[in-house]
Amino acid sequence: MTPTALQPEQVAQFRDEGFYVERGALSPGEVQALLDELLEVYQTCKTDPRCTKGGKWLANPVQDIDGDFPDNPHKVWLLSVLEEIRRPFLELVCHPRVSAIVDDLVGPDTNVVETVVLTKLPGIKNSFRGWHQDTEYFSRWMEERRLVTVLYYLNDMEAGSGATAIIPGTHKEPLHDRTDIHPQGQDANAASSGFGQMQEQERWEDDPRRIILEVQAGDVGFIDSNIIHRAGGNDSDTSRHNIIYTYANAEMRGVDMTRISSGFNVFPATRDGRPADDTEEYRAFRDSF
Ligand SMILES: O=C(O)CCC(=O)C(=O)O
Repeated sequence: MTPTALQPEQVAQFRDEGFYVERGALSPGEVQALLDELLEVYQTCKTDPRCTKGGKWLANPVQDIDGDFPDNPHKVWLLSVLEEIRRPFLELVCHPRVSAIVDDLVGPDTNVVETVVLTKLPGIKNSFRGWHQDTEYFSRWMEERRLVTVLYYLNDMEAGSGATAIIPGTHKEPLHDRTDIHPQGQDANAASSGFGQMQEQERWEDDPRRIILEVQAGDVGFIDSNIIHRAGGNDSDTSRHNIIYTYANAEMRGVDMTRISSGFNVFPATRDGRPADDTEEYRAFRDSF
């Protein structure tokens, strides 16, 4: 199929290297609206029923970090199932420019399969999402590899302030072994090391192909979900936030969510080359606000 949002050579480069960054895909106004919404959720998430699903809190707090964080008093580093929490997060699933690119990369026709926001609190020096492949969460789909992880950056990020690191080309590799234990133990991170952590952290950190995706607020990164990557540590004095949505070709069914504790919703993101914001599923979420 002929891509409509990207040039064929941009799609070819994504297939070859496993990533693409669209600079300024979100306008400053869109970024600010999402940030305002997120920070409001962080104030209220302890008691807001939308932040609980099936009796489980949808927020994961950092366990072992000193200090007070007035803009994130519960020290949340991961919040999931965003489309049920606030309407702008639902609308983001069908962002016109981003969803068109997603359709070019893994469509035609896509579903969103995971929606989270990741907050890199100031003072977390090591990456608390070590080197990993997202396809692990969806391992039954490995062979098809039609998954894209979309990183919507709400803040500028550099090497010391939360930027994502990737190893171009590694999306073509098989799924690597992982461990449940963060090599640096509890002191190094949040409660986060339990999923997606590969065994050979240093090997990837030292890999000469490694690059850091330095970004500005509003940039959106698209990575093949099988690429080896990690989140950055944040040694700056302010939080850095990015929203992460994973999209899959709509033919892929039966998400293997056995490794994921909260029940993600799988629903249409694009259909017939357009954002799928007129489906029954979408309307049901929208009408719940
Ligand atoms: O936040 C980032 O920079 C990367 C996030 C990540 O690695 C993930 O959630 O899979």
